[in-house]
Amino acid sequence: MNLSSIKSAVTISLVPEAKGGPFVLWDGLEEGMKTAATLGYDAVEIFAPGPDAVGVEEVMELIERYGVEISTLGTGAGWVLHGWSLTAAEEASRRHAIDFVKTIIERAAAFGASAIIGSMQGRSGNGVSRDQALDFLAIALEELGEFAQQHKQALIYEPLNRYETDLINSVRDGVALLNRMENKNLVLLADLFHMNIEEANVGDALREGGKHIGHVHFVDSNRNPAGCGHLDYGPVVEALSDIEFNGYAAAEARPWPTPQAAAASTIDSFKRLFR
Ligand code: LER
Ligand code: MN
Repeated sequence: MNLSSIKSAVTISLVPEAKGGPFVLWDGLEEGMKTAATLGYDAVEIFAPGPDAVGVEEVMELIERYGVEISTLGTGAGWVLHGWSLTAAEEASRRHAIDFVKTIIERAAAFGASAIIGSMQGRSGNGVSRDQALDFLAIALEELGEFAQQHKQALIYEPLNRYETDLINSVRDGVALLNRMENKNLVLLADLFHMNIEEANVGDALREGGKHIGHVHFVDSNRNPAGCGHLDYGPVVEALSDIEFNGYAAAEARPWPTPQAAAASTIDSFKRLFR
């Protein structure tokens, strides 16, 4: 098994309004990158309120100072702070959502990082049927996939569990969505928390995702740090090895019991499983 090309990352939230969400570090960018470096993480995944919170010069300087990369930028603040979604009933909301995601894609690309579409995908409702929402989603992802391609980065799309969206809940449905898209620049995010709820077999689902799996949210069954729940990581590791996954396993977990302890226990699990 060759797992040595899998890289580690830990989430930093710069959005106080997302308190209670599954992000590990909360004390600002510099503190977060310092903690990540001290613990031996390769990178950080940043949940930012917008592109201005991750200024190019400032972040480049921190990358240099701490020797930690930026793996990914989340886009969910468009939903959390503004209520925009790629599948909203109002055209203006959908447009705002697309434009917001573009600003994040562009900023991420400056760091050699990709953007993630998770909660910005929205769900049906408000007069929008599921079929209509799936069409809105596909239209938005075509435009955003193309935009990311112009910036030489893949765009990461994340299936979510049924309590967060009724659009795409499983890896299989994610692959089907990607296959019906003209733009081939999208990859899937395998979030082990969502997969533990939705998949019949997490290892088989990862294998079915195969080359489409571009990023992993490395977390346990209860959304606590990896190793603090009841997820069986043996089949996960085996499947990631089989598909020759070489992206990031990013700790998107609750800061349990504390942010520092969550970051430390995740990297311990990462090393135990992948090194
Ligand atoms: C939401 O549940 C999630 O997993 C995030 O990665 C999406 O923003
Ligand atoms: Mn996730």
